[in-house]
Amino acid sequence: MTRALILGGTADASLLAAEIARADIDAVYSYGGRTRAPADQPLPTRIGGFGGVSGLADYIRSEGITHVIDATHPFAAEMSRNAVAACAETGTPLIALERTPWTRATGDNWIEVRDVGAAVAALPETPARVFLAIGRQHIAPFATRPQHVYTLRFVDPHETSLPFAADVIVSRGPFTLDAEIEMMRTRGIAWIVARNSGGDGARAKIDAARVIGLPVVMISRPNLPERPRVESVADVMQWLGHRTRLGA
Ligand code: 3Y8
Ligand code: NAP
Repeated sequence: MTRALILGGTADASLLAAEIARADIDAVYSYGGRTRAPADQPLPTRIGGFGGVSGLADYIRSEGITHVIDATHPFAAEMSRNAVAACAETGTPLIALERTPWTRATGDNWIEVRDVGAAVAALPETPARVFLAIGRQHIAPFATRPQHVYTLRFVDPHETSLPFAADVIVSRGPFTLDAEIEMMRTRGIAWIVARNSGGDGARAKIDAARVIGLPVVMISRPNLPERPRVESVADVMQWLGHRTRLGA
């Protein structure tokens, strides 16, 4: 009897949850607990860490999980690594629902960097208005470049104080091209720092940068351990042994 665990927290994971609920498959949706009011799901939902690899392995055993789908964000590297280890330890089938990275299109002006530290170093010495679209967990290193005027975007209003003065936009996305162009023009943004999340939910800022002609410091994805990967909800449903109304 199938009992699936969806490691969620992304738009794709929400689409998968809807399909799994429609197919009436027994499943649990899991959030990491990063935001105050995560979107509701049509499945029983748990929120918060499992307690490392051993915590996840214990959860899989105690909950009788038969399949794990890692539908977390490409930058949620620790969760993905833990899922590989816990599924190996418990002999549980694992698949990743992973969207392809964005690729540079004609007219894109990207400076591709490996990590946040390299993104800080890629900014100009002369003061600029910089949009940091990388969430709250990774902005601290930019405090070493106080000459810039930063605009940050968070899902939730920030409770803790910021590591540097900045304008804050509170919005959970997905975002639209027109709204991103308007925001960048109104705020006189000259540089954008983004992570190569892929998918559509965060793509608008990349397209807006191309339309306006702004440079994007693009942080590449972390390396993840090998595990079976698919790019569509239909592929996950087939892996679970269910045909979907989406066909395929
Ligand atoms: C808690 C679930 C949906 C989900 C929406 C997608 C699209 C918008 C793009 C920008 C970039 C960023 C950030 C972002 C995107 C979608 C999707 C996606 C980027 C929610 C969500 C959770 C989170 C956690 C949050 C992180 C932060 C990252 C903001 C829900 C809304 C910057 C990633 O304040 C914090 O601590 C936020 C933390 C992890 C990255 C970071 O390191 O700060 N996402 N985002 C998930 C959980 O608890 O398990 O609250 O409903 C999900 C979404 N985030 O259904 O439409 O699917 O990619 N999320 C990045 O760099 O791309 C925003 O601003 O342009
Ligand atoms: P991370 O750094 O890879 O994970 C750190 C720890 O958070 C994990 O070891 C695990 O704790 C817990 N965790 C993460 N995702 C979880 C989940 N879905 N269910 C239960 N526990 C989870 O993760 P992150 O980058 O902070 O991302 C956290 C969540 O936000 C994920 O759901 C991810 O899909 C979502 N998200 C992240 C980004 C991003 O840019 N990183 C963007 C959009 C959405 P334990 O070790 O205790 O089990």
